[in-house]
Amino acid sequence: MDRAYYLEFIKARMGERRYIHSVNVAKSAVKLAKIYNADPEKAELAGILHDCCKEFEPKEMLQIITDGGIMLDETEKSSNKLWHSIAGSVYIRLKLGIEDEDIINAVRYHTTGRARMSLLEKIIFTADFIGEERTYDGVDIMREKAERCLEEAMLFGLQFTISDLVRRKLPIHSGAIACYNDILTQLGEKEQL
Ligand code: DGI
Ligand code: FE
Ligand code: FE
Repeated sequence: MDRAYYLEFIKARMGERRYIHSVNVAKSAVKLAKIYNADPEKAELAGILHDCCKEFEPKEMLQIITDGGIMLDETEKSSNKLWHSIAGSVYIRLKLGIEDEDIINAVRYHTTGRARMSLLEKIIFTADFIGEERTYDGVDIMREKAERCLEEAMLFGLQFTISDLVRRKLPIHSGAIACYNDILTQLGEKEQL
């Protein structure tokens, strides 16, 4: 992987804070990949790129999504915070020629999650919560869980995100609910072993 090239690519497209966040997510993703036996190179690349479109104008994100042949559902149409991950998954394919479906999906589903996430998707979803620069209440618990059990960490993250959305009367994406339910099932199955 040409790390320097991808870092330059994102640096040209975002401010300093988001760049630092992206580098930190990539670092956390590599750490998690090593713990859970995923490919650290793919984890690093997906981490670097996961927010590559975050600072684009909404119009530009919508254009990229259209270029990628993706139709937004009603929740996605009404929540522009959900556009950067979908646009990002198209952008890395069209602009960087990334063809690895797992990396593309890790970027696409990093904000909401979805049912039956791959190991790499889970790693990026979780790494986004535990980058060095994150300071929210509970970040230490999240970091500790992330290193012990990815699904426990995801459940904790989803509880946090979904509760916050409910409190703010914002729509909850179907992928987030599907992810939450699926993680509960996976944890239940683990317990029975
Ligand atoms: O891009 P980051 O800031 O690193 O983090 P992110 O991609 O997880 O985006 C977080 C934002 O996405 C936050 O403002 C809440 C919003 N979000 C996450 N899940 C949902 C959501 N917004 C809606 N409306 N519905 C969701 O299910
Ligand atoms: Fe994001
Ligand atoms: Fe992020």
